[in-house]
Amino acid sequence: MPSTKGNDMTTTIFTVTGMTCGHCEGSVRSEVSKLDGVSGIDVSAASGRLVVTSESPLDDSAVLAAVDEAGYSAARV
Ligand SMILES: [Cu+2]
Repeated sequence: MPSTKGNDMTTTIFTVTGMTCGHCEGSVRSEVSKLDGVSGIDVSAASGRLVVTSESPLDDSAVLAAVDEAGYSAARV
């Protein structure tokens, strides 16, 4: 499931649709940051990309649910 592994960190990439500006990015970041084990979030409205770095492999469905909670929809890349 994890796409890449470096050190003990796992990076998981998602595509998010519906984001249009920095506020959208902030909403997604805020929800995803609540997930256990998440250590880094890189989100861009311009590219529609969400990159989550975590200490252990993430439960994709938890990330999808968090993005949904923020008001957008995500898909695992
Ligand atoms: Cu926005």
